[in-house]
Amino acid sequence: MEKSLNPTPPQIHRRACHLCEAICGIVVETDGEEIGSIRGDDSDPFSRGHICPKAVALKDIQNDPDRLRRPVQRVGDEWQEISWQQAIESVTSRLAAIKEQHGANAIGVYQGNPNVHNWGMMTHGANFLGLLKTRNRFSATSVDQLPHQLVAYWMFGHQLLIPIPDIDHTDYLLMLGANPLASNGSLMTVPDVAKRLKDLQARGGRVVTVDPRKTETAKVADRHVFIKPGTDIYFLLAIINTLVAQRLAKPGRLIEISDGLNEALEAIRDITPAVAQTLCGIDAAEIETIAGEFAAAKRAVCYGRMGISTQAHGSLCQWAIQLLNLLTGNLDAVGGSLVTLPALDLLNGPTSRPGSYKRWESRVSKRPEALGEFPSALMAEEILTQGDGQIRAMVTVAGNPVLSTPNGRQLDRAFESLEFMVAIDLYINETTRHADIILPTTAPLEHDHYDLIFNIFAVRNTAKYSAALFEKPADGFHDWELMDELAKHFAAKTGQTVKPAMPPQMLLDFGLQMGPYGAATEHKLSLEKLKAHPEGIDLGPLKPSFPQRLQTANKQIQCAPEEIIKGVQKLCKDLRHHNPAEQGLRLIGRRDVRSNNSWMHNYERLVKGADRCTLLVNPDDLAELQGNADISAQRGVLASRVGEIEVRLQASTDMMRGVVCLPHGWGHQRPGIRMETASQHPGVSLNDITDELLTDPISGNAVLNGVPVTLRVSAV
Ligand SMILES: Nc1nc2c(c(=O)[nH]1)N[C@H]1C(S)=C(S)[C@@H](COP(=O)(O)OP(=O)(O)OC[C@H]3O[C@@H](n4cnc5c(=O)[nH]c(N)nc54)[C@H](O)[C@@H]3O)O[C@H]1N2
Ligand SMILES: Nc1nc2c(c(=O)[nH]1)N[C@H]1C(S)=C(S)[C@@H](COP(=O)(O)OP(=O)(O)OC[C@H]3O[C@@H](n4cnc5c(=O)[nH]c(N)nc54)[C@H](O)[C@@H]3O)O[C@H]1N2
Ligand code: SF4
Ligand SMILES: [Mo]
Repeated sequence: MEKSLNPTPPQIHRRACHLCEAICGIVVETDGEEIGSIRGDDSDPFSRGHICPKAVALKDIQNDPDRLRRPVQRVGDEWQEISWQQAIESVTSRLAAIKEQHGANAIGVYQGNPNVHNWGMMTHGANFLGLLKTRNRFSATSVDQLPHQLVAYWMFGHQLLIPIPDIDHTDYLLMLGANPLASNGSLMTVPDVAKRLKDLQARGGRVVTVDPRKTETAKVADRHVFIKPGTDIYFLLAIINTLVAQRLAKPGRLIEISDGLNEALEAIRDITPAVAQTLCGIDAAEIETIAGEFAAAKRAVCYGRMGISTQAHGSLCQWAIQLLNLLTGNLDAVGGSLVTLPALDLLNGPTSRPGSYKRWESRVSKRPEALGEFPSALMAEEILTQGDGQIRAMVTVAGNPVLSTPNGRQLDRAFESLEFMVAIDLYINETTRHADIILPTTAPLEHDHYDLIFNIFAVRNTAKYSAALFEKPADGFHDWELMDELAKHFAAKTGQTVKPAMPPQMLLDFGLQMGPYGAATEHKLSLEKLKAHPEGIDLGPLKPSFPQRLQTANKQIQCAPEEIIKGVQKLCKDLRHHNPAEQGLRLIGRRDVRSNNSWMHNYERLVKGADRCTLLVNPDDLAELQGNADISAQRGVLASRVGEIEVRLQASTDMMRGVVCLPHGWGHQRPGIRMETASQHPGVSLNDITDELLTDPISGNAVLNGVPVTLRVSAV
C-alpha cells in the first residue's frame, strides 16, 4: 500500500495513571492506535516524574485480547456475544422481575475498588444502583478502610474528613500496618513516597514502622518494631497512657475544640505499657521510648493503614490514632495530620453524604448497617440463607469479591446459587464467571479522568484533568453512560422516574468553578483551565482548617463516640480472659509493586519472573515445623476454620516468629475464567482461608490480617 504523504506524527498525551491512589502523572506516546512509550511526567507538580511498573501495563489493558469489548451472555459453559440492546433489555427486565416478585432487598450489589478510581462511576453509579432501593449493598470498603471512614464520621462529622499525614513537613512518622513502598500509599495519596521519606530523613526526621513483617518500607525506616498481628490497639493505647502518665500530652488549641477527651482517656486507663507488652510482644520500655520520641518531636504524626484496619480492633485502632495525634497537638497541624481542601469538594454540596450507622440491621446475623452498607463478609450468608429478603440476584460492579473477600469458596457457591447475576466488568474472572451477563465498559485510556476521590486523601492539594487518549469504540459505553442507560431502562420497567443527569465533565466544571479554588478566587479553576494544564496544577500544601471544616453538629471533635467507648470498655473487660501465652500461627497479607489486588495478573510484564505467591515463614518456625532436620520443606498446606490451600514456602527472616505471610488476589486456577496469562500464573487465593466470621465488631470490617492458621509442611 502506498504510504500516506502526510503521516500523522506520533502524539504526546499527558494524563494521570488511575490504577492506584498515587495518581502519578504519565506521558504516553501514541502513533494512531498504537501506544508507544509510557513514562513518568517530570512536569507533573505532584508526582514529579515518578511512576511504578504498573503504569506501563495501561498499554496492556488497552490491547489485551481477553478484555471484553461487547456484552456476553453465559449459555451453559459457553459465552456468547450479544448486542447492547439485548443485554440491557435482558438485565433490566430480569432485575425488575425479581424486585417485583421478591422485594427490593432480593437484589444485592457489590462495588469493587476500581469504582473509586473511575470518576464516571462515582458521579453516575448511584443513578442506577440507587433505583434498586436495596439495603443489601456491599463493597470493597468493608474489606479495607471502613474503620477510617466510620471514625472520621463519628469524630469529625463526615466519613471523608480523614486527616492525612503531612509527610512533607513532619519530623516523626509513626506508621502501623502500611507498606507504602509497595502500595504507593493509601489514604495518603503520595506519589513518589520513597523520595518523600528520604527527604523527611534528610531534614533530621525519623520514620518508625510497626509491622509483623520487616517490609520494604520498614527497611528504609529508622526503626522497625515487630508486633503480634491484631494487637496494635494495646500498643497505641499504651503510648497514649504513657503520654498522660508522664505529663507529655500537649493538645494546645485542640483542647478548645474537643468534646469528651477526659471520658476517652478514662476509658483506656487499664492499657498500660506493662499490659501491652504481654499482648503485643513489644517491650514496655520500647513503647515508652516511642511515646517519648513522639512527644518530643516538634512535628509528629501517627498513621495506620490496611494492616490495622482489617483486624478485629480496626475501628478502635483508627480512633486511637486520632486521639494520639490530637493529644500531642499534631491533629490539624502542619507536620502532623491535616485534612485536604480539594478543588472539587465532595464534602460540601448537595451530594455530600456525611455517614450513617445502625439505621437498619442485616437479615441473618443482625449486624448493623455502616455508611449505607453491610459488611461484605455477610454477602454469602445473605444469599445462601433462605427466607424473606434473601438475595436472589447480584449486581457486581468493578469487583472481584470471590478473590477479595473472606471465604471466597463459600462465595463461589453462593454466586452459583443465584437466580440471576450481572457483572459490569472488563473480564471473565473468578467472580464474573458466575454472571449470566457481563457488561464491559471502556478501557482506561478510552475515557477521561479526574480524580474525585484521591484528591481528598492527598498529601498536597492539586488538580488535574486527563483527556481520553482514544475515541470510545463506536459500540462502547463508558461506565457512567452504562449506569444511565441501565437506570433509564430499569425505571421504565418499575415505574420509577429518573432525573436527567449531566455528564461528568459538566459536573466537574461546575464543581470546580463553584469550589474553593474557583471563579471567586485567584486560581479561577475551571475545566478549561485544567485542560490547558494537562500536567496538573498545584494548589499548595495542606493547611489547618479546624474547627471551620469540622462537620459535627457542634463543630467540636468528638473524642468519645458512643460505639467506640463501648468497644474500649469491652476490650478492657476482656483483658481478664486473655491468655498471652496463646500460641499458634497467624496469617497476614502482602502487596508488591507489580500487583494491584486481583485484576492485573493478565499482563505478562507484571507476572513474569519468579512466582510471587509464596508463603513467607520465619526460618526458625520452619525448622520447628519440619522437626526432621533432613528435609527442606518446599510446600505446605495452610489451613484455617474454613478450608485449606497448598502453598509454596519461602523462608524469610523478615517475618516475625509465629506469623506467616501470603499475598492476596491470586488463585486464577478456578475453571471458566478467561484470562490467559493469569491462568498461567495462578497462585492460590489467600481468601480461600480467611474467615468470614472474623470481623471488627464495631464496623463489620473483615479480619484479613492475623487470621489463625495451621501449617503442615512437606519436602515436595
Ligand atoms: N486477604 C486480603 N484480602 C484483601 C486485601 C488484603 O490485603 N488481604 N485487600 C482488600 C482491599 S484493600 C481491596 S480494595 C479489595 C479489592 O477488592 P475488589 O475491588 O473486589 O477486587 P479487585 O481485584 O480490585 O477487582 C477489580 C475488578 O474491577 C474490574 N475493573 C477494573 N477497572 C474497571 C473499570 O474501570 N470499570 C469496570 N466496570 N470494571 C473495572 C476488574 O476487571 C476486576 O474484576 O480486596 C481486599 N481483599
Ligand atoms: N502494588 C500495589 N499497590 C496497591 C495495591 C496493590 O494490590 N498492589 N492495592 C491498593 C489498595 S486497594 C490499598 S487499600 C492499598 C493498601 O495500602 P497499604 O496499607 O500500604 O498496603 P499493605 O501492603 O497491604 O500494607 C499493610 C501492612 O500491614 C501489615 N500488617 C498486617 N497485619 C498487621 C497487624 O496486625 N498490625 C500491623 N501493625 N501491621 C500489620 C502487613 O505486613 C503490611 O505490611 O494499596 C493500594 N496500592
Ligand atoms: S504508583 Fe504506579 S499504579 Fe500507582 S498511580 Fe503511580 S504509576 Fe499508577
Ligand atoms: Mo483497598
